[in-house]
Amino acid sequence: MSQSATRNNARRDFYERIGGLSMAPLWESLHQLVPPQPAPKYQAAHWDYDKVRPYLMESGSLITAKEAVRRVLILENPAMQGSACITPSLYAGLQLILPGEVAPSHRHTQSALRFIVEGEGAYTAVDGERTIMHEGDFVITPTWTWHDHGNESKQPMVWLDGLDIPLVAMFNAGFAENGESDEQAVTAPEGTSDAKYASGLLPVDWKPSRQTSPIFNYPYARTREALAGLAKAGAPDPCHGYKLRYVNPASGGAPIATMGTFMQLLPKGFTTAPYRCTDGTVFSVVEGSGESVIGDKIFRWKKRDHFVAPSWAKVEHRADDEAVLFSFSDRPVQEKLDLWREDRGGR
Ligand code: 1HN
Repeated sequence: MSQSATRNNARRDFYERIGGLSMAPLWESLHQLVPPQPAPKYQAAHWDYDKVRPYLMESGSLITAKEAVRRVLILENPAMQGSACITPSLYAGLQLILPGEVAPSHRHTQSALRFIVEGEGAYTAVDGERTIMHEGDFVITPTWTWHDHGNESKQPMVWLDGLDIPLVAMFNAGFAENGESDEQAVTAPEGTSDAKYASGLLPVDWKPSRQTSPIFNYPYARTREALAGLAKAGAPDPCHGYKLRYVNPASGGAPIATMGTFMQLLPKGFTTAPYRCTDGTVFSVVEGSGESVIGDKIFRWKKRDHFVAPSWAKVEHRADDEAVLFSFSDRPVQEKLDLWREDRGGR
């Protein structure tokens, strides 16, 4: 036997013996454990709404919202089958609620965001207050808040759910409970939290008791107006076009502690400069059409499509006509942990 074969056999034998004691040699996995740069085990992916929608509607005839509790088709990363993850830290799904249905009240330590994709007039209730939702609205149900949804309109409603399920699972910090009735009691008139917290003012003696935003609906009408104003005011950022982040007005931080949310406008014909960052990001197309180069993939997208860009993949967006993209990621968590990085390619 050659010297190296003898040595390899001795090592393998050693690994087997220490394996019996639940130990393993670091030197066999060190480079994988601490890669020189992010090496994601998930991939870029795209969900074409024209292909997705018929299945969503079909799910509406298979099960009621009440029986399902939440009637959702999970957007699962194709490289993470069976995980219910769109990235290793985030969950995403498309939820359908039909006229007359109620998705019953519950609460959990996982935080959720809703981004309204189609329809208007359904409500979400959060801790006793309802808000009627419209396309493009961004609504939060923060950790451990009671929430139920109801559709008193005449049309189906579809929204994107984003949750921090994988993060909470990693910490084994998940708790959940069901409400006593399907619809929680309304304790504040609609518009209360908007009036109190969403006008650049706060009630004089109010002190925040948690990191999450006291505003729970960020309506698209205002977001769109802000983007339009921004586009009139100056030149676009080479990497982002015109991009804003949603904010908790009481802290300056993200509305949800675990998920950052963003809205960006790409002018007609605009191409963003190649950009990468460590937060894998889920996109929802709000207006317009275009394409995105993500690593070695190219996706053509239009209104209501969804796509995901992995950590550290180079991203370039091109807008055919004026386009608006909503996105969310775990960026606030990475920033809290001093981990977040970006590469603007020198721009
Ligand atoms: C949930 O509570 C909602 O409240 C949506 O609408 C999706 C996915 C997993 C666990 C809880 C909702 C969810 C969820």
